Amino acid sequence: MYEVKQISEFQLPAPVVCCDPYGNGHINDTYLVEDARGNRYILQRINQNVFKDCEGVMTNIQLVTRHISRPDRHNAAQEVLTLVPCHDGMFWHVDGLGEYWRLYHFTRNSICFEQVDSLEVFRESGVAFGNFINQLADFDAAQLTETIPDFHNTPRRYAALREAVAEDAFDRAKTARREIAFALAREEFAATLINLQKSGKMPIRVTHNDAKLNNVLFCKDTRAHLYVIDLDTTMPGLAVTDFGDSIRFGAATGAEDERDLDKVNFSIEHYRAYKDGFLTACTSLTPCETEHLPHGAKMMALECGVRFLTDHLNGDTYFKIGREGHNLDRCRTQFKLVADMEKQWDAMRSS
Ligand code: ADP
Ligand code: GN1
Ligand code: MG
Repeated sequence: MYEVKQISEFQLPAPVVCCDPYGNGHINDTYLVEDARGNRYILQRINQNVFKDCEGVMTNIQLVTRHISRPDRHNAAQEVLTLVPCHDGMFWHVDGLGEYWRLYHFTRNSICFEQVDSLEVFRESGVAFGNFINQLADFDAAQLTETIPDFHNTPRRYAALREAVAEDAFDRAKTARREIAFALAREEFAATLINLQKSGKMPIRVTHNDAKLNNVLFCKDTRAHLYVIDLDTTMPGLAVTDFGDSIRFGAATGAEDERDLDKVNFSIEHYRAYKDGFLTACTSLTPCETEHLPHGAKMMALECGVRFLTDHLNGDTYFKIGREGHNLDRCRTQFKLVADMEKQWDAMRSS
């Protein structure tokens, strides 16, 4: 058992008997905690390299979970991500080193899928994220802090890539010539969504901004979705980028870091299944948003690839890596998906 003494700051009904690292997230440190009565919790240390305003993150999560748990917007039997308070009544603890900690109730008999194992599960994750956007459609996005400024501002991500290439601090640009050229050839497309938003054609909403299959909890028995987790980036954003993030992750036939690119293809069947689930639940999309769902998918694969590539060039300071070249491998899968989507563009648009 790990000795995470910060756990004693939270209001628990019984002493802790177990605390171990948990999950596969790229950003925060997550532990599964169990107390002597068998209650389970998820303890997390927020990554301050990524989140500069941890109080803003925690305040957003409190506001959003409070809004979606209101009795008029979800049925009482449905669970919602729930924070455990500290002894002082706050929902986070800052330790002596200035690290931020929080604790969630763990939902038993739940499962998170790291990869899509059936069309039905993927469709169901579309229902979960569509529902999440719908539940927050009447929540004033201006109340929320932008926890990572310009998070899905793809042109800004390109600017960071250009800087990393120019600097080439780790002499890695030579290992990624093809990927750099692939990204730069699509720079014009990168401004599509931000231009629609700036011209007022596409609305800003409260969105999840990390809308991936592995951020949805499912019931182990029925495989129905329970609720959406990982709300650190829930803030003002575009519905089509939430849609797109899910597609780039779940409509791929291989893992995000698969090295054999022959195994990584874009599946139009998965695209259709997800779109069906998403639109069933998210009934508030405008025609402009619906028209640009394919753009959201291609944008997120491209942007994510650009981010992985930039981190590779910068010496892997943002995404946790498990092996040398991990971020370049991740970049390659994303660009493979972009290329595949371009080939199937007409089918995506008419789906
Ligand atoms: P990260 O930002 O590192 O991805 P997450 O908040 O997504 O962290 O949590 C990591 C993993 O912990 C999830 O993939 C899921 O398996 C598990 N998890 C998180 N919250 C809960 C919860 N409330 N109940 C059960 N499991 C959870
Ligand atoms: C990060 O922590 P995780 O794995 O849910 C990242 C996302 C990326 C994703 C790529 C705050 O999410 O934006 O799409 O990795 N989160 C942040 O897998 O940068
Ligand atoms: Mg996560």
